[in-house]
Amino acid sequence: MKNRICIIYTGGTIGMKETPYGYAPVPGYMEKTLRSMQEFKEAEVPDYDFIEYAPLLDSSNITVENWNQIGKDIRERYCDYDGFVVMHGTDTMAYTASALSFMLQGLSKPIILTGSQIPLCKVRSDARENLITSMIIAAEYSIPEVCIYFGGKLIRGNRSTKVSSDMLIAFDSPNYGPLAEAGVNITLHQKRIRAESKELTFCPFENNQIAVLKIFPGIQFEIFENIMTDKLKGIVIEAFGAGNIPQNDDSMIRMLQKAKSNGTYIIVCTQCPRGSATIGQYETSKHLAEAGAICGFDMTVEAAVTKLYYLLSRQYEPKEIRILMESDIRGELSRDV
Ligand code: ASN
Repeated sequence: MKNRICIIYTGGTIGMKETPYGYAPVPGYMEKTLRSMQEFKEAEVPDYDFIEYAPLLDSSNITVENWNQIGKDIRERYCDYDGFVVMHGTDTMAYTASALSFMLQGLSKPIILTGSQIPLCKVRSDARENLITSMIIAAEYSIPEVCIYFGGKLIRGNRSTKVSSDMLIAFDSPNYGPLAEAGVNITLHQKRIRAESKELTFCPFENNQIAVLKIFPGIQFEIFENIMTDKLKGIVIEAFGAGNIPQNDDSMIRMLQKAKSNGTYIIVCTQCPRGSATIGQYETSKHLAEAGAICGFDMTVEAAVTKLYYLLSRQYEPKEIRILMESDIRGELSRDV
């Protein structure tokens, strides 16, 4: 008997059609088209059930509630399938993949997110290859991880980032090699793949207040002092290089001290696509250290944000949150780079 997967279609360019207002998703169109295409009936392509969300989303509109819905749908059907494919818009796919990797702990089968840059209805669409290869990997391969398959590469979800708004290789995993590559053959990089677990647990996210602050030369920290209320649970700072910020602004110290006294977690990531933040390497990270900032090492901002949502949603003590934030819990960071 053929393996069977579940496709969860959340929206994205992949299933969009031209409308007078630009590309928009059309309910019912995707499943009807797939069921009518000969290639999806071939022996190598697994059998599938198809779930379509209503409304279908441009992924720019994705919310924490939508992430919880995807996680819950996978959790409820987990034992019925060999793997899952989540069809998703590319704009926030790296965030959703990271979120699902934290929400779903202890996987024993693949959860693969995919989509396309050009809609399936267009002649040069990249949808067909992305979808068929995702379906085959989800059905046949033992990869117990949340991944993105796109443009010939299977990458770990919580290491991924969107790197192009218009090229067909739209994603990269700058600090971790691909889990598999699909050329003439599908080649697994077994050593990079996480070990299988026995028991799945699902932790939906609470919608806590989180901020991301990208540092730039000339930044007037004063503007951001007002966001430092006790409602703000965490802030991810995209710092320069190895985790540095400008020192010549008193309001920066006030802002960081406010965060500290409110109990807001400060996470420091680097704005460099590759490499790691290391608080303490330069004097320009001194104020971050004094405010008790947490080092994000080589985590993507997508991983740092969704990991914060996750840890804040569990009933952890602040000390545990700090330790876990700096630890590798789903393959999302390396400390020894
Ligand atoms: N705006 C689209 C989305 O993220 C982009 C895409 O899917 N290529 O839903």
